Amino acid sequence: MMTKVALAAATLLVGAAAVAGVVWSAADVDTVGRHRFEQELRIPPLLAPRTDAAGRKVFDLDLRSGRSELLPGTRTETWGVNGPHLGPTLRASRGDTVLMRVRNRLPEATTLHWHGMHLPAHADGSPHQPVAPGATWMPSWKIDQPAATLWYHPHPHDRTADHVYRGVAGLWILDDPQARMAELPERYGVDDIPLILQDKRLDDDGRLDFGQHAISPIGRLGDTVLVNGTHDPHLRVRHRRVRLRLLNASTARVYNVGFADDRDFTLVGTDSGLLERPERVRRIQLSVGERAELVVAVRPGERIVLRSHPPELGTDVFNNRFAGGADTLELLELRAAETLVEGPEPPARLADHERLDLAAARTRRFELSGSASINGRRMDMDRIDDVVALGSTEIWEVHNRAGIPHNFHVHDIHFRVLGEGGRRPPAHLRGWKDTVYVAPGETVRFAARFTDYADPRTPYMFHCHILEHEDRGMMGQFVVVQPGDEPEHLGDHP
Ligand SMILES: [Cu+2]
Repeated sequence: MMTKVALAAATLLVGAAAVAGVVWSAADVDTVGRHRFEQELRIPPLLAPRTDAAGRKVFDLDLRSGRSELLPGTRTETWGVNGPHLGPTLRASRGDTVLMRVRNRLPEATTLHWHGMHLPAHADGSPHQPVAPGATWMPSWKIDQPAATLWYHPHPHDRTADHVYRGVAGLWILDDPQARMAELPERYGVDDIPLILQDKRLDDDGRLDFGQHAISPIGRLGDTVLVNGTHDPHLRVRHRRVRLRLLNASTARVYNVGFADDRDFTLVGTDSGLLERPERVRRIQLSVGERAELVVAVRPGERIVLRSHPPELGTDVFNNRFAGGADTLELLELRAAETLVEGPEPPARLADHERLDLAAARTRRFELSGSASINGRRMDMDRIDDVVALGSTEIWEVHNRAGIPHNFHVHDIHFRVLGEGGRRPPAHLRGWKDTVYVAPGETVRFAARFTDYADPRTPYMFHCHILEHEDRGMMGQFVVVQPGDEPEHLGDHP
């Protein structure tokens, strides 16, 4: 016979199981069938730079707060650049010298980091270049890298997730007229469409929810996806072939982008530029900070839905569910006109890639453990973790020891992921990258050359780009120095 105590215990257990069941079943998000794609997709405006007396292209960027209609009929307190939410698209060419005038009208200090840009460390917008409220920061550098889709976002110490989540982010498109061999759709906003993916959690009044999910191993996951800040968007397509420039500008979510009808499309570019050859794929998975350029063909009059299918995170069942691994999210409906302007298929060869000579490359190892450290150490603004000699080529080996998702981003350089066991890397890792997903238990090896900009005083960052992890300390610092030089003491940063 059951005693009262046993009965109470059994009731508690049943209760706990019920709660666990509810938490479990409420953890995934599926928005299929819940969209009518009523809003026209917003296209971030292109910001035309001025040219100053020195011939530099000057971009004026005002960081400010405001209110935005993220959900129809509501007003959300947001932050943005030259507007209340997100920022304009910047565009420059290889060979241009740019001058950025970043004015901070926000209520707290922040930075603006040019993600994917090869540039001097003092211009990088890392935590070492804070811009106080009311101050203006003016870095300048010469653009010298292949055509690519880069982006910009704040990178303040401990506060990056918050500032990006409020809306400070934008695209930066680089062109390379000298190396132009690929005929691809390139009319911005017409057949060359930027798609900035961000998930939010908004209450009924449209307020941003800053709460962390108690169980999520990667932090905040939203149930509302905005594309270029647009909820429930559609895009009118008048061209047979459309180029989509995808950016994952979320704080934590991994997207696995494809079409609802599973049609294939042509992957033409990844983080740091065009692939050598186009790849036919049905999915492109993007962890936080990654970009992809694809070309999709549409038929006259059809409507097709761009969707994030459940991503392959490589975690156990529990972590998979609470890291968004079971989520299906509608992104955008493409509505093709009855008559379409024809355009050529992407050419068989898109770009020439420089080969890296790995004969003398040294290997550095980075171990990601837990959710707040690399090689057992948390980010310390005063500590240089690695010293790299200018002109060297290195292999970096990143191992995820934790059971949860991580990725890895390196400032300044772009890298080539190395295939394992003599095999070529998968299609999405065959081009130049600056951010790469590292599944639990997995080791990713990549090679990079460290050219230009030796500076023993100012470090570049490497970090997990899941922003909650970065803010907790999953980040380290390296300096590039003249061969034989030592880094200088960093204790005097602002
Ligand atoms: Cu991480």
